[in-house]
Amino acid sequence: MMLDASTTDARDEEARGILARNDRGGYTIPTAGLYPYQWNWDSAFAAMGFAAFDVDRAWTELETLFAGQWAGGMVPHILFHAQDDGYFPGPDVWQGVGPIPSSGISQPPVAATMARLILAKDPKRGAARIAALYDKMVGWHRWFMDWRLDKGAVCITHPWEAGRDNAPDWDAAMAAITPDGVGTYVRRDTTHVDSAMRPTKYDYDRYLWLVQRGAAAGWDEAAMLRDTPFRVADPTMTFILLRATRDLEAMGRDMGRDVSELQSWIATLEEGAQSLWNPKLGAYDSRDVVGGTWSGALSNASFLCWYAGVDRPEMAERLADVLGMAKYGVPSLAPSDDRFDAKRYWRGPVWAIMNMMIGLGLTERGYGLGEDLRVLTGDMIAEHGFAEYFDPLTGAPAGGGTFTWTAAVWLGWASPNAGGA
Ligand code: 9WN
Repeated sequence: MMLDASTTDARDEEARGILARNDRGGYTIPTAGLYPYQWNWDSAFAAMGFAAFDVDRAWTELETLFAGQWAGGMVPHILFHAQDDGYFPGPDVWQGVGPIPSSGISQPPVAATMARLILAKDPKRGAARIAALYDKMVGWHRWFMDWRLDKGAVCITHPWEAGRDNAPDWDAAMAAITPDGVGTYVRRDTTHVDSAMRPTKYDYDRYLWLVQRGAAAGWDEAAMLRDTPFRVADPTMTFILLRATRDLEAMGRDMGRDVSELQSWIATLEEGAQSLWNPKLGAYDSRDVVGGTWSGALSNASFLCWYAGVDRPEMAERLADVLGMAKYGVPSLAPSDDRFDAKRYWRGPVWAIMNMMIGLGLTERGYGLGEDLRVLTGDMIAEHGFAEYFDPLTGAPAGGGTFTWTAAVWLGWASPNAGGA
């Protein structure tokens, strides 16, 4: 569909308004009510969105995120800048040990990639900002390399870490957990959003059990690694860290830094990506390191390969299959999978951020499908608004509304005025 200029301009205006409304002064919340804190990858995407109209504000978003970095290099998945009882679990449950109250796990490191896009908008203005952030970013990537590798692939230690909370990728690892002693608790998410669109109580019991285990260990990675109950090698983390390290290496080279360590990480992660190839699925997949099983899930994370600079002809075939079944881009799970649920979060819906990363990767590798994905993501947002995620079959909006990262993807990539990120 060709969006007319007035629809496009109105959506641009609306998207800028969403970023402004979700701005809490130096950082942006994903959406009021449901997510009242600063989330890691949401913030990095928000920075890209701000860069479409305010490059200084874009850098500030990343700087605020890195102000929460822990001594060991980890950048938490949530920073609790100001207490808000509308979200559970909060800082009292997490007991993070960094400079700002926080969670104790990380999230996919898109920050360096977004920083490079922002830098390209105004290299002169960005020079000092990236110079100050660069070592912090390297420190974060080093933390992943030191603590989270299995055969060169990056592992998660909690489903929330991948950002794909209830994906079937973790089903086997979650089933191996008996959440004894988790206690009673009151969820807040289902007071904001229909429970059919959210993870189940079975999931939440295990999410909390893992949080309690980490908090009891003082979030000491070495201690948590002993007898770890949950460790899954994940394509989201592996492809995103690989991509971000390439971007960091390119920025480091331009600044005259020694990038040999980054180059060795790139080589390791490239090998790690191949360790995620599931021959039976004919696609990249998640590998349960503890249980030793594949998830067998063709997810939107499988298709982040091109974004990471990793190509494989079978993946283009898989993508054609999936796009033949879903009208609005790459669903979080292939509709042919028995576990597919069009409305439930990371078990079916389409997410604009994932469409964007997949689309960018495809375009960079010369696949025309990248531009198709950009146009249909734009159509989906123009038609159905700035939802958290969307039904892949009908485009119906789902989850939270007036969502920061959907607005950011529109401004930075999907809007016909964006000119690509
Ligand atoms: C837990 C904020 C975050 C995203 C995640 C998404 C969801 C949180 C939750 O919301 O997760 O981190 O409480 O459901 O799955 O990707 O960063 O938008």
